[in-house]
Amino acid sequence: MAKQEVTVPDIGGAEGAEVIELLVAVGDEVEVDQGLCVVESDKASMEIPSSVAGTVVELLVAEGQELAEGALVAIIEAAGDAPAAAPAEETPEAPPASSPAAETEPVSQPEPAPVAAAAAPEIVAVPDIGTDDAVELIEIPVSVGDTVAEGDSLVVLESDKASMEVPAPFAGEVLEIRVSEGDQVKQGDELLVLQGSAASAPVPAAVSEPAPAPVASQPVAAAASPAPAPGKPTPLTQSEPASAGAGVYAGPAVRKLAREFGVPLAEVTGTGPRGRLLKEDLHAFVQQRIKSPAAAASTGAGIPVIPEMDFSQFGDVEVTQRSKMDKVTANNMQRSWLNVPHVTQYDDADITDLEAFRGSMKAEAERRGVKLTPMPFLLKACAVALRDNPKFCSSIADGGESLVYKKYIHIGMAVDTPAGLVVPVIRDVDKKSIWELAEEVIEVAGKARDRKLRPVDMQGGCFTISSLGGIGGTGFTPIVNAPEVGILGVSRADMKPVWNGAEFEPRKMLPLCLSYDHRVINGGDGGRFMTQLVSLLGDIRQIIM
Ligand code: CAO
Repeated sequence: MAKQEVTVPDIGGAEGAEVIELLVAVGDEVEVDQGLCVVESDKASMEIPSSVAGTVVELLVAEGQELAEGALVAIIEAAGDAPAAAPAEETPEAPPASSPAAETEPVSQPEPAPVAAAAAPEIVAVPDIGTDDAVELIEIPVSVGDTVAEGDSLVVLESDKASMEVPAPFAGEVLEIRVSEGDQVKQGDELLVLQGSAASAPVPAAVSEPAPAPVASQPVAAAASPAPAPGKPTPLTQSEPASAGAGVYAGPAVRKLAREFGVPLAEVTGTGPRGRLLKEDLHAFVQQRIKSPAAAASTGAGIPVIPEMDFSQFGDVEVTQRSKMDKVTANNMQRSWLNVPHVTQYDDADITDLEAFRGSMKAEAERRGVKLTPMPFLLKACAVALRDNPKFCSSIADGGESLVYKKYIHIGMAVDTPAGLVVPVIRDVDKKSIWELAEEVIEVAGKARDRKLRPVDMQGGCFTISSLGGIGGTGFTPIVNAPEVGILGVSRADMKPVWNGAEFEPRKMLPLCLSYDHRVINGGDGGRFMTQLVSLLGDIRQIIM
């Protein structure tokens, strides 16, 4: 059995294409045209196909290696009965572009030719893409009127096996676009009309009007594009993926980014046309993996991710690093939001009398050196409601098989600090006096802002209060601090006209929002808890009953 060398075919003038994936290993059986490796130049990625059927006896390339046309890729021991394709050695001899015009027309030179006169419009046609079959045009990144630099991508073509960009053969302005996304195009088909800028346009050959002149313009595009050698087996015509990575729809820039991130392309879901992988898809994939692998596993990884966006395209931006606390809070919020079916119930408590009482205690508060805000009263009222509605003091256990009822009443109090949101826990609220609670609220809020809270100070809560009363607002939907099952949101109290049966009376009303885990708390439970809470705050004497 003869051994045959497979070398790098004409890859369209790209000087050094990098090997980005090996698709076979020594000992593998390969078919004619089967991809051996994927190489990527600045503008396109493509597979290097085997020119013979047989066994890979030597693989002479490695990932990351730069390859030029003619470089040895592999040695294949041809199968006895397999019809060998054209010898690989012929590949380098293939002309780099299909048209002899490339040799003669000045327009074929990728280097800008210095000319003083304004350049004539040129038609840019589909270059030699190594196949006579039509391929799909999947993207047109330019619009009429756009100014492009030489080498900028004008359109993106894609077959089953590869995608390639057709670059601008010279700098200029797009005068006309003659194709649409989704079109099937072949070599020589007109894509668009480009008006070269005087400084960088090629010498305007024989073409002075935007007349069909694929011969004149085609070699330009072909010379700058990594098109496979004409007449050779080409990746654009292969239909069977040779490996998991081989069937992925991704452009060169995305492949490069994926390699930098170490992301296996086959694991990323593409959201571009026909499932093409976009940079945003990679960003989203990496972000999700880094942030919440456990959450992804527990909630099902099918949650669609929000693609990253480059906001600087719309104006000035500044990027700052988030604090660790911020990121932990974000994860906790997301975990709770995804796991807990939330219901939020609203009501207003009439705290007119409570406020009058609180005001009457002002001198005493000063004497004690504490500030008496509504918070201690809220804590105390919640403690009574938790005692009487024990489900609010429970947590789901055994994967939902049982409920753990806590016999203690520890309540977390959300505190917004410059470093992020923290929830210190006030223990045994039911056993403490209003004065003790007032002191403790001030103490833990201070510790939170000074970053003096220990982990143990933030553990063991049964229920949470999040008060925005000092800030404002009329209502919000707090997120349950799982594994707790309830959270009370408190908004700013305000004077409201309340009907007393005979007339409207000005009363101080405190808006309350109770969110609960609907797996544990049903609407009746929620209603009873809230009604009792409103009643307790309406007549604070009840808390001693
Ligand atoms: N309605 C009207 N006024 C209210 C109020 C309410 N619901 N709640 C508090 N106030 C008043 C207070 O009486 C106080 O008024 P004075 O300055 O005139 O005495 C002022 O608003 C500020 O109160 P406070 O918010 O500082 O105090 P608090 O005990 O009610 O709250 C704590 C404690 C820790 C929530 C608070 O110190 C704090 O950090 N607030 C910032 C907001 C915050 O972090 N909320 C958590 C939300 S995160 O989801």
